[in-house]
Amino acid sequence: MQDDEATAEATRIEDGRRLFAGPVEFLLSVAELHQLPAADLPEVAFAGRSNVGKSSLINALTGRKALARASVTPGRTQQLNLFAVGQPPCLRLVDMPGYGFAEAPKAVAAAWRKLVNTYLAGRTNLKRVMVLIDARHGLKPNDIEMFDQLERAAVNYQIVLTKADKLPDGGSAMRTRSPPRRRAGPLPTRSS
Ligand SMILES: Nc1nc2c(ncn2[C@@H]2O[C@H](COP(=O)(O)OP(=O)(O)OP(=O)(O)O)[C@@H](O)[C@H]2O)c(=O)[nH]1
Ligand SMILES: [Mg+2]
Repeated sequence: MQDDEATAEATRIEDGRRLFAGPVEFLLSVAELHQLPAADLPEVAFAGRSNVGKSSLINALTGRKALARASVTPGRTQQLNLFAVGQPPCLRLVDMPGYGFAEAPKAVAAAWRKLVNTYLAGRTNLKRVMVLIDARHGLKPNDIEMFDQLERAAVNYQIVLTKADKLPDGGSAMRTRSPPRRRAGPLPTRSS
């Protein structure tokens, strides 16, 4: 039984590796929800404080240098940017504007917040949200707000620590710690 599970897990990992090594294309940027494509494919969104590394993670996952635009300047991603994975596409990745960017004009920050919040709460094909947390800074009040919001909307989410390489020990203490017992289930890659 355990062997079966291990084989199934290895197959899923290999399927995922192949999928992400294959075609991935920028689809469109969305400033208002009515511009979103039909909810006919599963979506995985990347959320987190401004500058935490959302766009960089999408580039790393897809093995591209500049698919999603990353920048040292916070507030780089200002719309929902959608990427289609696979040919024909079977999954979309959604790069979102970050929260907690103090320099953004109030009206702009409010518009981003509204866009992100309504997308997260109302998108029926949103299968999981990756919430990125800077390993050096830990959870901030607006991260907790994000978790609360996702839980209220019954959206599946997963925490991803970033910038562990900038910790004084280069993240080695984190890497050697045992993984948690409970793990998120596999992600669906096809619309059901
Ligand atoms: N050292 C290190 N730098 C990182 C890591 N992830 C991202 N960065 C850097 O952090 C900066 C911000 O990365 P982005 O990917 O643009 O961050 P973002 O969350 O998309 O930012 P916004 O779009 O402004 O919300 C860039 O200079 C990246 O190169 C990481 O794991 N380690
Ligand atoms: Mg970004």
